[in-house]
Amino acid sequence: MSMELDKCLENLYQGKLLPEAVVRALCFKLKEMLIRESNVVHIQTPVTVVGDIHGQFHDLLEIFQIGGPVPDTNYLFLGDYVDRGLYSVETIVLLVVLKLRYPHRIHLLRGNHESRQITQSYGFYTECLNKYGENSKVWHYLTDFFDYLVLCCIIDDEIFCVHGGLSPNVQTIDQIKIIDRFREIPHDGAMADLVWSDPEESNTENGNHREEFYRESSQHFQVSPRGAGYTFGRCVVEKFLHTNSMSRIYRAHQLCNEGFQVYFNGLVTTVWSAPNYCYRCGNKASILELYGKDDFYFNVFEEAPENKLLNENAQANVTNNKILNDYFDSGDELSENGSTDMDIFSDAYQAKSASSRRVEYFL
Ligand SMILES: [Mn+2]
Repeated sequence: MSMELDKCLENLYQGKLLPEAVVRALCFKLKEMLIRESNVVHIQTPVTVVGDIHGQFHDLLEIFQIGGPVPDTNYLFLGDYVDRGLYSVETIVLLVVLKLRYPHRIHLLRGNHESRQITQSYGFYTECLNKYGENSKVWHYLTDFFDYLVLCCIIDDEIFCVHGGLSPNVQTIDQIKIIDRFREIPHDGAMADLVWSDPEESNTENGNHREEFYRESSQHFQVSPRGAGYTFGRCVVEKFLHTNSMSRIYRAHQLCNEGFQVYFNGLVTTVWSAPNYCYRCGNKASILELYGKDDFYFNVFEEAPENKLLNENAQANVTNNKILNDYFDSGDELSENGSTDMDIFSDAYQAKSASSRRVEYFL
């Protein structure tokens, strides 16, 4: 198995796609592994925390360059592997194989985009069709596997990590542990809030009396402008951390121009790992290298040179997206869909892909 996985990795690192039957087998194997995991996994430092990737495959490779390769470096990914970027399939399949090959070196949390509903609107579904053909089941295999991803991680028994944030339905870690997570992300409730919520820093926080400060509605849970999850203030964070004997929260989910953003004097930090988001936002990205409780470093980086090429030479012929027809012998299902090397930079592809998307950078 590990030899087969190494062969998969070799090809994936070159940006090649694996055959449909192999993706199916990999997803099945990983579901078998993840079904035994708790909703909340416990890990130890040293670990490097990674935020949203959103299909920016070349930037993921850049992360392994600057942060060290798996298994030399331990990684915790905070979710949102797919949608938006042009290489969601390559990105998520590489992470799947790395998780199978080095299960204790890499941990993957679920983001709000690891969802059947969201991926049908923001690019991943269309990308699967374009790369594997209309009759392909690859999108089904991958979104079925998303249902098994864990929701939260606790580092060194005191750092809480989640894709989005807190929930009015969650006061304790034990309440997260009893969620039935093996399902599509619901529209509301604790599971939805964990992947959708955002911290919100009140601009009246300084100068107010303590009593007034805690009466501020912005300190508590408020309806989120995203239409799912909540915004939450310092008061909510302090209470959650105190109740659960935690010191701080790392989360992703929001674009940060500098690659990361610190809230509430460091009680909450956003890590964002998609530089020049959507190939046009111009933002930096970061990974958070955690060596111990108070020993960490934000490794800030800019987009991979390949992305600049995407922008400069959008009509370039794509040679690295051909499916490896003859590589694995189990290619019987491929013969139907094998020749799907449609130019993903063509106007036709872009129009088709964009037609179902709304422009909302923060989703
Ligand atoms: Mn998100």
